[in-house]
Amino acid sequence: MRQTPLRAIVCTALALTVTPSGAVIPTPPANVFGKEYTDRVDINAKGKAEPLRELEWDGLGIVLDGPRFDKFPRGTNIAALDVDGLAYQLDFLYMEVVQDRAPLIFALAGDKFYRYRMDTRNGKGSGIWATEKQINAGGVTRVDDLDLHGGNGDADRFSLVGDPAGVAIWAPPSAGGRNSLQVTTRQIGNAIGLADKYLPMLDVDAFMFWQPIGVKTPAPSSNDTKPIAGKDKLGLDDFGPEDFEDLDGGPPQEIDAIPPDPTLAAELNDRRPRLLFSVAPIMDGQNVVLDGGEIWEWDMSNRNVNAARFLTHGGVTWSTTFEVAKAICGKNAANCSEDVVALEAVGTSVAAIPEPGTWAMMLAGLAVGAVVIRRHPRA
Ligand SMILES: [Ca+2]
Ligand SMILES: [Ca+2]
Ligand SMILES: [Ca+2]
Repeated sequence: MRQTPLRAIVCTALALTVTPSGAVIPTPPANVFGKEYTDRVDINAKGKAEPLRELEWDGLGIVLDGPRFDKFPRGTNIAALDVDGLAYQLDFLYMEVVQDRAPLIFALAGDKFYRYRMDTRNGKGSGIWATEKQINAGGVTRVDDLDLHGGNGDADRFSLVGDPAGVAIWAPPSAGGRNSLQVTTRQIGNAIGLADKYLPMLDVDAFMFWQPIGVKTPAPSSNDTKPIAGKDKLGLDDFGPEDFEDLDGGPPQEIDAIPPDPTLAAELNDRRPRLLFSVAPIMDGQNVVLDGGEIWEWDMSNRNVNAARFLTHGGVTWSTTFEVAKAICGKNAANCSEDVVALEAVGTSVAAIPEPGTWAMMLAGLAVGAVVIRRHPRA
């Protein structure tokens, strides 16, 4: 732990050196509370494979075991499961990112880090938001989804790789019992107007959730829970509406580093549960049906076909035609995936170049820190 303050100083210094005076930047990861993420494949804090475990991270490389979403019926093949989506039931900054007023945090398939793209209000541009070393000093294989803000380990909505059993989003039990289904794969297919023949391939791979206090997500109909041929049944041969739990939405989360939002009260009084999500790519032979870079926003109280709309954020609409790799990776587009696999939002901070005197003090601080560490080696 002795290294932590030193690392914090180094990180701060690095952040400051790359930021022009007065520029608005996404809040650095170490300053955001309540961070959780899931690796592919799922691991625990010791770096060992542990299906359905998610990790808490401090933004300086240290990880702790977060919740484990393993409350499935006896006989479920837990070892085959992997979390690919994480959210809190009332995601902080949900409305801000949907309204293009807060930076979007995301990852592309294969990334070992999280990226950001600025909102239109604060200026365009994109970059790395959290590096592999900031996420997990023990190493990242490739990042799946993440959850930010609020308390530690508070993520309470998750998705599984492949959406087995035709369930897109699950919730852990509120008081004992088993995980309950919250959104089915058929509901997602309906919301994006996907032909039924592609349902076996439909897989939500990143999402944010918005369910204000006292609001329940609309229960699935019997049609919404009809089995999908070709989907792993997860040992749930006869799952149905009875496996749905009417969970009330949660309390607002803590505010991080941004001023209280005057529109928050109005947003909390809006009684419509919402979902921001992306899915895995779907191919039909050589034809791309969905490239996985789509981001939709869906008012879940609207059960019409095609009720979801593409997110417009940072001056672009995240539809199938938007070339994600080209826009985000530029000349390195060939090494980038189109597939968005993580979705979150952060506030912004205004960074300034420190006065020369401050630099001298920081450098002196670094030197002192180095001396202290050298004089007191670990036993
Ligand atoms: Ca995972
Ligand atoms: Ca999934
Ligand atoms: Ca995707």
